[in-house]
Amino acid sequence: MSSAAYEHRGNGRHEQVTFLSSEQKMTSARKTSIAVGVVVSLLVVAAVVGFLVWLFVVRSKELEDESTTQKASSSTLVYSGHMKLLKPEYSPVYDNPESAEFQQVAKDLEGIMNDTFTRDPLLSKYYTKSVITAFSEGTLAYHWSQFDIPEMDQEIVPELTEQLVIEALQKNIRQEGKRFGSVAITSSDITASPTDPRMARDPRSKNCFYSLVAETTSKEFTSPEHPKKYPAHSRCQWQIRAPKGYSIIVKFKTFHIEDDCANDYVAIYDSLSPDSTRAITKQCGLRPPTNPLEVDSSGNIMLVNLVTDVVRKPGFKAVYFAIPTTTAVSCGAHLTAPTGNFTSPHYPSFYPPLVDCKWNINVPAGKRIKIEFTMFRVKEPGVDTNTCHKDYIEVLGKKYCGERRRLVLSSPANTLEVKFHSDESYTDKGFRVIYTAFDPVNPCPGQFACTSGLCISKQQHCDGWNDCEDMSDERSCNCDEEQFSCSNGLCRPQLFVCDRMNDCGDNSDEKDCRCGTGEERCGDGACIPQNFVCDGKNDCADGSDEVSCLGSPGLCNDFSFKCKDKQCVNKVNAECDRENDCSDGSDEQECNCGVRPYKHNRIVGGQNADVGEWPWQVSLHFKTNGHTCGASIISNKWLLCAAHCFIQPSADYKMTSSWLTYSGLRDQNIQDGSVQQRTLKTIITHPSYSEMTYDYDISLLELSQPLNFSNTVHPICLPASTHVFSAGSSCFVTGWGALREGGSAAAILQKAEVKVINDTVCNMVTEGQLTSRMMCSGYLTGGVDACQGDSGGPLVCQSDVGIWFQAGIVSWGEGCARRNKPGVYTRVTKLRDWIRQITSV
Ligand code: 4AZ
Repeated sequence: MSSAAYEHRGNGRHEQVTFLSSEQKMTSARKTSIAVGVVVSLLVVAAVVGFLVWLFVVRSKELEDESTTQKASSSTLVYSGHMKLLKPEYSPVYDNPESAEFQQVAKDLEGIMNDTFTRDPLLSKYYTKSVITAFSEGTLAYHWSQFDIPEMDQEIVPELTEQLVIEALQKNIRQEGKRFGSVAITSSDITASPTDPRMARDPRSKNCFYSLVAETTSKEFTSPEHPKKYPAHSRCQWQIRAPKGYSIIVKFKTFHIEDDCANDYVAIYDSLSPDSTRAITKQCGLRPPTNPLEVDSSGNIMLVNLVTDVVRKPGFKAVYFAIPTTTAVSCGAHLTAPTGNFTSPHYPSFYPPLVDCKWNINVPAGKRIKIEFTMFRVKEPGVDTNTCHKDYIEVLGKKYCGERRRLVLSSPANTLEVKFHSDESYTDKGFRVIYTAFDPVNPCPGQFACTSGLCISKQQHCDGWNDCEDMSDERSCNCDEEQFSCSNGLCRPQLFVCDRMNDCGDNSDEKDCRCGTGEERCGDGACIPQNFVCDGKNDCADGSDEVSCLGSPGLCNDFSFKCKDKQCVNKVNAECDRENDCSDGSDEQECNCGVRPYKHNRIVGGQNADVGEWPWQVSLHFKTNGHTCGASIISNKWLLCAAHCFIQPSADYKMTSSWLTYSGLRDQNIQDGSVQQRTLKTIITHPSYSEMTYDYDISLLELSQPLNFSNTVHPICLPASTHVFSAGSSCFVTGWGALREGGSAAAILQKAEVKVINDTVCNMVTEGQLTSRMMCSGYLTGGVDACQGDSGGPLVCQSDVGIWFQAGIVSWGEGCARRNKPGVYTRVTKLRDWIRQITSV
């Protein structure tokens, strides 16, 4: 902007100079008047330039600052809601904010609101304005009012409640009677609730404001400039109306909003006001096609808002249409088949607000009913899942809400009633239920019956693994001699005793583990003299005596994080933790990794990975054999893999031409546009790799062509060599390897949650085969593990701030998922410097 202003000044000067030099015969009076003219012109030009500079540079900065300080000090309060009009009667002419009818009634109502708030002793001090934004059947008028509280009066903010606003309006209407100009109001149906001022819009301003009419055929609307990025500071609103007796469905086909809902968001209301008591949902981030946002209204109105700040993203494309309300909210059934399923209305779209459903299941006398929720998301902000006072599912007198991985319930009789209630605000994906009738004498023929009603295989009973999910398969077991008997009846491997992890759940495996006086306990339970802690030497086998030595800032030991400028930070996992620890900022550089561009539901069902859930995962195909090994993306040119994928009896495995790499792949049978195939330029295996012991099982693969990072292709973060992945923490291993030992490979990328296993324990169970370049992860009780074909793939762990780091590379193990035979992984931290040396990553 400022460059345009300078150009203008330059042109002005140029014109004047040319004019002077071309005049030869001038009188002095003429000269004087010309000189005056020049000075005046220059002054005018300077004034214009000054004004433009002020307008575009200074003022825009001021406005920006004003808006941020306003946000920071929350000095603007907006209350939004509706009021019921007795007069005029609603007619579609009021849908159009340009119509004379809209403008007249809006003006009268705004007059009433002005009158109310300017008369109120407290509100009048801060009142700025009121705006009528819409009308709907009823007749309901939608409004908002703004109150600006100066910095010095901030303590008054808690007193300016919605109640105060509503009562002021009610009182004024009662005092003045019901009639005001063209309108008559009742004081009984007035609502107001706090609203983000960024959603307070005036439809008459027409600036990114739209009135849409939903019909039975679907139509489309998009964020401004979609699919290009939406403008900074967008404030957009779509009022959607459907014919009487219809509900509105909005399905977002694409959705990409900045992933910080405080700055950018889409907020949807079951109202024409951004009234928080009628909020359907507020969303941000990038949604994968597998997790679309689809919402419905309870009646024939809906309001969609887009609010953005300076970070610009492509926004959304949505379709909208109307369906009869009776269809939209119809739910519930009488079910008599011995097995079946049902879902919340519109599943997997969001259920509508204000529905009540009832499913009555009736099976033959003598049988009982088991219901299993395979999806359960009935979540509202600020709801205690013990009371579930808003949306809930009710079974046998108990209310359930929130988000659950799995829920299994059984009936005490041959009938069961399942109720579902959604209130007027916030909706969610809902639920899916499978029900089955069972014989109470033999509920799980040939299987073990969990207390919950779930049936599991007999081998899973007393295997130390919580298969029933309510622990009922692990209680009252006779522990064998390799196991510790927990006080609560569980059996745990003896090796878990005194390892500082609460493996029993009641801490009984960690009781009576004290070290002597003057001693400290290591993470693995061993005792060391107290003065060995933070002495710069690794006295505990797991290094736990040196990891948190804050007492020696700047002092370097083997466990310090080293900044680029060689400064040391004695803090556990200082890199990419969103805190500046190094004065040169190097601990927070190169952190554009370990995040998933796509936003997933926290619980994605089953073991199948979702699209883009593990964007660093690569599939390596060997010749015509298809998938052979996994790998991970560490930069656009380099992949990390295991050495043993390439050191094989046949020399072909060493040749780059034998391999093809696939990034962004989920299903081995679907290679769509999101998959990036690359050939290899170089294969570098670690020079110390041992075919005998699998020590140094690591390789680096250079791609012939760089990858283009996308929603499904993104690098993993490499941990600093001092990064600690503590025993007991949860990590994920992913791959297309065999689904069980000796079994066939998976077509869809699999994920498994595994725990980091204490090194001493792991060295014992692997009979001393563990080197310092190896680590174990899995469960000593077996059951979950990497397997053949997962080799080379990543073991990743999420940091406290949500960034994923690669802790290991799938290397070896005795079989798969066997008891006391956890998966062994290449320890990435130990080889971090070698990786940097070769790749500069
Ligand atoms: C393999 O053969 C393999 N259970 C990978 C991991 C494990 C076992 C075998 C760990 O690629």
